[in-house]
Amino acid sequence: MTSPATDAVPLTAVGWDERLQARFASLDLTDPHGLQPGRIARVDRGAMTVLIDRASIRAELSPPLRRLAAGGEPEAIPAAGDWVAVRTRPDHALHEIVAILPRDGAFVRRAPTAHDRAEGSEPAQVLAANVTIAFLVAAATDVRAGRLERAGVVAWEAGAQPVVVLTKADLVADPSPAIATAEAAVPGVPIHLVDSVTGEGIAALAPYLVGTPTIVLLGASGVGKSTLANALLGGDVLATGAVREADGRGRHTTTARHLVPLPGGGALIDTPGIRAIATWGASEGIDRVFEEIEAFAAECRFSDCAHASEPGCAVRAALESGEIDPARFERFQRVERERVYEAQKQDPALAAERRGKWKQINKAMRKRGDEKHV
Ligand SMILES: Nc1nc2c(ncn2[C@@H]2O[C@H](COP(=O)(O)OP(=O)(O)OP(=O)(O)O)[C@@H](O)[C@H]2O)c(=O)[nH]1
Ligand SMILES: [Mg+2]
Ligand SMILES: [Zn+2]
Repeated sequence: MTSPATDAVPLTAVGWDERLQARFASLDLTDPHGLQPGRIARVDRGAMTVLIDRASIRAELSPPLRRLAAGGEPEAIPAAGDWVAVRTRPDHALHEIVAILPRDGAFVRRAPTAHDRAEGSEPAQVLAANVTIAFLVAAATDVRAGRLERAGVVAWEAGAQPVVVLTKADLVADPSPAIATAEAAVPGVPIHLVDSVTGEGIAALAPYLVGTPTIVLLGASGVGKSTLANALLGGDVLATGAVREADGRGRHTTTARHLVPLPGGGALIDTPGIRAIATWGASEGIDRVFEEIEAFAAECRFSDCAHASEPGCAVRAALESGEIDPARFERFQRVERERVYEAQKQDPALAAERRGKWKQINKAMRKRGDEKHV
């Protein structure tokens, strides 16, 4: 739905700067035809849409990157928001992405199915990369604490500042219960109430648009992410739609993650509603979102207290006195179990092997460049 004109912006308008230029240079990729920096706007099955300076092009992964991505290496799996080195190939239908720059952070999801776990193979999915602000979008008519908690955890882990945006303000007589639920779910996170259709409340989001932020919109299908995106973009850039709940599953209007330049600088990444966000390896994020539980846990007699039946458990005491909400504690435990499971799986040998592979690729890239010089 994006017009070419929207995408034809200077790369600096979507956040390219000297820091990234230095990162690009340190890849030490040589090529007589020249490589240029770009930012992935969209990932489709075989090809990516990449914003380069003042243009938008289509590109595919180089064969070594493709092999790594197929092997499930998150660093090689391209995502909206990734900074890349592109080799332009006028003689090909698609240009070529030869490197993905190291990320500041990413929303990574590994397939959490029992089968994948048993197999030990977990095809990772990188949802978005290099995000600075995450709008946790929920409809004021139906705020789910569990969703906000998980979204908050992954936002912190991805290095993004979470901000709650409650849409459909026009459909609730009294927004205070919605706000109270959000406040309790992600303590300390700013909360905004908007009606994206009339634009009411949108102006209050202006401070987040200063500079060149990369903002991702997270939230269930139908909460109004794309409608909010259009309000921020100042036009009908993204498709929106009524959700059909007839089959109980709804229908996603947005089907792919998609980065679009913001008119005043920066970029917005719209996403399809993600059903259950898994929180992989998220420990700092858990501490921040469940701060009151962590505060009580610090008072437990044993530092490794599991808050089950240990003596001197401050969390149990707080649950009994009503200072901790039992439903929230249950969700905390679930997220915490996922984290522990992931942490145990972090195999140092695997990590070393992965680093080795990357060295090989970089070497292969340099050699390739040198050969062409001869
Ligand atoms: N009344 C009202 N309706 C809204 C508001 N925001 C969105 N809607 C409506 O909600 C429906 C879904 O909006 P979308 O923006 O497509 O929702 P989405 O989150 O992008 O959904 P997916 O792409 O499926 O993930 C549309 O009919 C919108 O017009 C709002 O603030 N107020
Ligand atoms: Mg959408
Ligand atoms: Zn305890």
